[in-house]
Amino acid sequence: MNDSRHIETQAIHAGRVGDPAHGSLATPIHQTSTFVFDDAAQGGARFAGEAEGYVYSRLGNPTVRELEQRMAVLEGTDDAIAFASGMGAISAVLLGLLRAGDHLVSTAQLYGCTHALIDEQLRGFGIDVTLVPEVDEAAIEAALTPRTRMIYVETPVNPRLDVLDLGAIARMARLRGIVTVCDNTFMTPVLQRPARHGIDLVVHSATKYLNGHGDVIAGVVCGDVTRISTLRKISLKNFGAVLSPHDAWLVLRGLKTLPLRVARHNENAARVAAFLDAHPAVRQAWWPGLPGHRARRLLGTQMSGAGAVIAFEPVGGYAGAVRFLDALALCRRAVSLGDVETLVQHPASMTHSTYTPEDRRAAGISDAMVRIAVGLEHADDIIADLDQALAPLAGGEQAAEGRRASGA
Ligand code: 4LM
Repeated sequence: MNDSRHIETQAIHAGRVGDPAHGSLATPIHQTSTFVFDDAAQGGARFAGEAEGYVYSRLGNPTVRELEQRMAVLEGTDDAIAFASGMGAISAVLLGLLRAGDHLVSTAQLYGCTHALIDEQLRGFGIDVTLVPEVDEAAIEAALTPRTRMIYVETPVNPRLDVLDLGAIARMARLRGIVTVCDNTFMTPVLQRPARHGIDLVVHSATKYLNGHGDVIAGVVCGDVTRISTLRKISLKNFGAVLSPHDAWLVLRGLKTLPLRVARHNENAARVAAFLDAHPAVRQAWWPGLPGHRARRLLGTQMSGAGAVIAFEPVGGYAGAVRFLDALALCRRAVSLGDVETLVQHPASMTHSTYTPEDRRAAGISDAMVRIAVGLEHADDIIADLDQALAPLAGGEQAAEGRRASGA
């Protein structure tokens, strides 16, 4: 949808459906399952798509429509469609657009439930799947076959923040008539707009930064009118993962502060990443803004910021990770990301526990890895909490070093 205003303005005003009847400033919540027809002919015409107007909230609702229109503007696509969850959006795309005999290419590292949906359900439906071990454009291109219908990627990928060059992926797909899908949950349109790089469909877990306050499960797909209309007629209508008007309203409210929140999330994450990277009890930290991270090549071009999710391995392996998690006092032990609260979780036993241990290892997700979704508390307070939770591990490491040095 065409809107040349700045993203701060779009996040507040774009796609407004409004309230002509009363002029309320806030978007009304159209909490209704169905819509009344003036007469039978009008109802029939709406069902036939020959007249404008709502029919039934599984097929469309004015509050939900405002969210869809705002997201289309934010992502720079023609249209968008909302779903009851990020997985609702992702399954709508995969099951709505792929058929038995089609080939899908994606990466071995993905959000756990997306990986399970692709690796288990899609294969079960006769869709051929290649999950390339490396998060790498060349590996994706090498996996394409004449039957490849879709390339599905996350960048940065959950949980280790490896990145992909979206322009390169769009180019290899366009040449071959392949549809491209990018999960933009970790970046949001504030930091990355995949459609600008030629990606066809942009999916979101709106549960995360778009809503931002940890009180909604929602999903969105942004793309061209034809594919979004297919998703509405097939995936939304027949699979039925419909977003409630109230939840759409909460996401609309969250969106108004998205650019502000993302900026502060990023500032906080930069400080936390630098702290972790330098900490003696941290073996390795992954954050797209850290020196040496592969994402640095895309910062300032594809990505205007590094995001606020950080992965790291404390010393002491799995036991060290558990000890660290259990010692947290301010940061919350919880999955999810993009909320005002800092959320810390253990991918191997939580978000990526759906993987087999072998698949996890192959995807580079170790048992020691911890993931932090940096929130909006003061960075000093977040760091103080991480520091006190890491301190016993650092002590243990120093003691072990001491023992090694003394030959004990
Ligand atoms: C998590 N993630 O990582 P719903 N796409 C990405 C995600 O990270 C997620 C979804 C889709 C986490 C949830 C527990 C990149 C979810 C799925 O949860 O269905 O809205 O989104 O902590």
